[in-house]
Parts: sequence; structure tokens; C-alpha cells
Amino acid sequence: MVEKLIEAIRNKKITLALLGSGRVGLSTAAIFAEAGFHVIAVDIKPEIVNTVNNGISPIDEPGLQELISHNVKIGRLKAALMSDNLFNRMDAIIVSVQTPITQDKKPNLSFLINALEDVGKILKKEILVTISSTLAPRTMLEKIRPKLESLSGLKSDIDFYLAYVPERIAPGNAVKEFINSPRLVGGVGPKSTKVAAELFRTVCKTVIETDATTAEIAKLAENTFRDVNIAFAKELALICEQCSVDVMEVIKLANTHPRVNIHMPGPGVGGPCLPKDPYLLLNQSKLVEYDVIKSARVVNDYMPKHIVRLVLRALKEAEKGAGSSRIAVLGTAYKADVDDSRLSPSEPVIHYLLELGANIIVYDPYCREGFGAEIADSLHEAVKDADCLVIMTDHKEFRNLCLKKVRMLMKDKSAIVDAKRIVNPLKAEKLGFLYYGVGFVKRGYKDIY
Ligand code: SAJ
Repeated sequence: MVEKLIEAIRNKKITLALLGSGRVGLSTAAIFAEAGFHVIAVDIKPEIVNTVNNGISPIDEPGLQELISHNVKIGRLKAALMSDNLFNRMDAIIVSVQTPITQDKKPNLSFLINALEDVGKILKKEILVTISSTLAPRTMLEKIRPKLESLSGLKSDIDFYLAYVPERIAPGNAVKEFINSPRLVGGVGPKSTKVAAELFRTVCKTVIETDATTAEIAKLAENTFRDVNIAFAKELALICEQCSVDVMEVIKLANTHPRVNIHMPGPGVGGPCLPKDPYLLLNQSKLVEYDVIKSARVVNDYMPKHIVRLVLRALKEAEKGAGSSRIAVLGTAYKADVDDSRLSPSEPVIHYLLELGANIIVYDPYCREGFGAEIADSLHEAVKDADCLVIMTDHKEFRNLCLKKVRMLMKDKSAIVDAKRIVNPLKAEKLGFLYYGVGFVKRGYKDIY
């Protein structure tokens, strides 16, 4: 029987449902539709469903708009509400709902469980279910498999197929990375792995077969590796600040070693994945007394506070107080050239500065998020009459900043706090700015602490 499903997949004769039409789910739906499958993108939000059915992408992701408009037009892609009950005709279901963490850093599976309730009710023999949401180790075996089996009365890897296929796409490059990044496929049994691998081979250049738990841990390991490395770069930046040395120079020199690749320091780690995935990895871990993963989280979470300290230091040097200063914050997106501000380090920085009574104005060319501060429509509007400029995101527009013009618009004795290290410190100082960068503090340090 499994051969029949594989044959249908190869001939693109199956209908697919995507549960959860966010950045990942919608990109997945559009890519499978483009490959020739009939796809239904399901979501609980009517505004997403309506937008997609009008051929418009609700998400700003390069290439996605073209895929959606083309495939909606030719009838291969359709969006639907969960309540539309279109599931009954599905041959494969890809679940891509969010799996956040709770306040106490434990997995919050409520969205996933809701989605599984719907899947379980319509599950029939010979259907493939794959999960792309990020999961703590053993969630497939201990939570998802029993849930679907008990709801359907069917046996996984015998009656239906179940696999974990973690997404590995970076926002801002989702479509390209979906196709080009090797895709891990881990079934709860060998048949499940085989069927799911066949499905993903129709759209991904490389598919690597493994088991469900290995795939869960590999996915978490990737993001945790990055988080730990970023924390290392940040600690290095703090050490360099104390020694009045430029961390960028240190990283450049150290990276000339053939086995060293230090990441970039910055204002913290944001986005929907890196700040939570290390906690998912640690979910059931009991064995560690001194824990590098948790420590990295602490370092990364500390950085927004450090940026505020640099701002206060800069204002003090300019003989100004936070309460009487106008501060322009550039960037509320969590990283360069995306419109996503989830868990952005700009949020705590803006909140701390607002608490200190500062007058904050923010500008982001992609995001209309202000985190409680006034929002400017342009860079020049934001910097006009500001005492301090805080660069939080390295958007292209900010990397090409005309410092001279900015200097003219800002107040006398104005400062730059460069959390992304995109401004040349010498150039800034030559133009009369007081310059403070993460990992570069020229004028002593002691009174910051
Ligand atoms: N950051 C630094 N220094 C660096 C690199 C990043 O401070 O050297 C910061 C960024 O500014 C940002 C945060 O880290 O605030 C996260 O950005 P990112 O580009 O590292 O990652 P995401 O969250 O956009 O996407 C990651 C990716 N994982 C890896 O690169 C290992 C992506 O492939 C995953 O699909 C995604 O997480 C996910 O959904 O899990």
C-alpha cells in the first residue's frame, strides 16, 4: 500500500493541506503548489485566508508573492479556514503551527495540540502527516504519535505515516532556503520516513533520512549552536570594551585561523526561533550542573540592558540626562531586511529608555512596530533634533547611512550607539559624534558599572 502512495506523490496526484499558514507554512504551501500539487493552506485567521485567496501574500518574503498569485490564479493553491472542513479529501497534511515556550521556559504545545485534534478526527488509512513545527526532544514519540493514534484508532507506520520534517528556513530568504537547504526527514518508523522523504524530494534539492527524535534534536542543535556562538561573540565584545580594544578587529584576526569562525556581537538575539529553541533542547535535560546553553541565553538576554548602559554613558559624556534627551532608535525588526519584530532586542531597549523618561522616536523601513515609542516615517524625521542615535538593526538603509547628513540634523554633542557595528567609528568621530559601539568603547569604562 505504501508503494501506491509513493507513486501518487511522484506523479503529483495527491492533495496536500498545510496547517498553519504563517511564514513557514505559507512558503511551504506555495512551493508545493508551484511543484504541481493541489494545496490547501489552512489557518485560523480569516484575514490570512482572504488575502491569500485574493492572490496576495500576507507576508513580505522575496519570491512568495509571485508564487502565491500564480498558483491561486491557476487553482492549485487555495486558502481555507480550519472550520471549512476541507480536510476530508487530503492525502498528506503538513503541520506548521507555532510552538512557543511558556513563561517558565517550557514547551507550549497548545497550538499544536489544537491542530492535532483536527488532524486526528479526519485521519484515515494511507494518509501522511508531517510536522514542521520545532519540537522538544521526543515530542513526536511521546506526545504526537499517541495523540493521533488515540484520536483515530489507527496505528502509525502501519495504517498511516507520521514524520518530523523540521523547517530550516531563515526569514527573508525562506523560498530559496526551502529549496536549497538539505531537508531532514525523520519518521516514527521506516515506512513513514520513506513516504515523507518522497514528498519532500519533489521540492527540496537534498533530503536526508533519519528518525524522528534525531531530527528533533538536530533541528534544536542548529539554532542552539548559533545562540551559543553569538553569546560567545558578545562576551568577547564586553571584554574588549573593558580593554579599550575593538572587538571587530579581534574577531577579524581570530577568524584568520582556519578552524575559527566567531559570530557577530549585537544588541541581543531576537526572532521566533533562537531565543526559545535552546530551552526546548533543555526541556528534559537533568544532568547538567554548569550549563553552557543556559549561560548563553543569559548573556544574550543581558545585551539590551548593556545597550541602554552605553546610551547612558554616551549621554553622560555629552553632559545630557536621559529624561531630557531625544533618542532615535533605528530598527525594530529583529534582524536585517525583514519585517519581523518578534522578540526583537529593540523592545526591551525601548522599554528601558522609556522608563528612564527619554523621548524616543523609532524608524524601521520594514516594520511599523514602535514598542510604545513614537514612530517616524523616515530616517531623517527620526534623527532630526535627536541627542543620541541607537542603531539596533543592520537594515540596508542603515548600512548606507549618510553620516554627514545625520550629523547636520541631530543636536549638538550628539552620540551614536552602534549595536550592530555598521558605522565606522573614526568617520563618526571625525564628524563630531560621540561614538559608542558594542565591543568598542574608546574612553574608559569603569563608570558604566
Ligand atoms: N545574530 C547575531 N549575531 C550573528 C548572527 C545573528 O547577533 O552573528 C542575531 C540576529 O541579529 C537575530 C538573531 O541572532 O537577532 C537570530 O538571527 P539568525 O539570522 O541567526 O536566525 P533566524 O532566527 O532568522 O533563523 C534561524 C536559522 N537557523 C540557523 O541559522 C541555524 C534558520 O535557518 C532557522 O530555520 C530558523 O532559525 C528557525 O525557524 O528555526
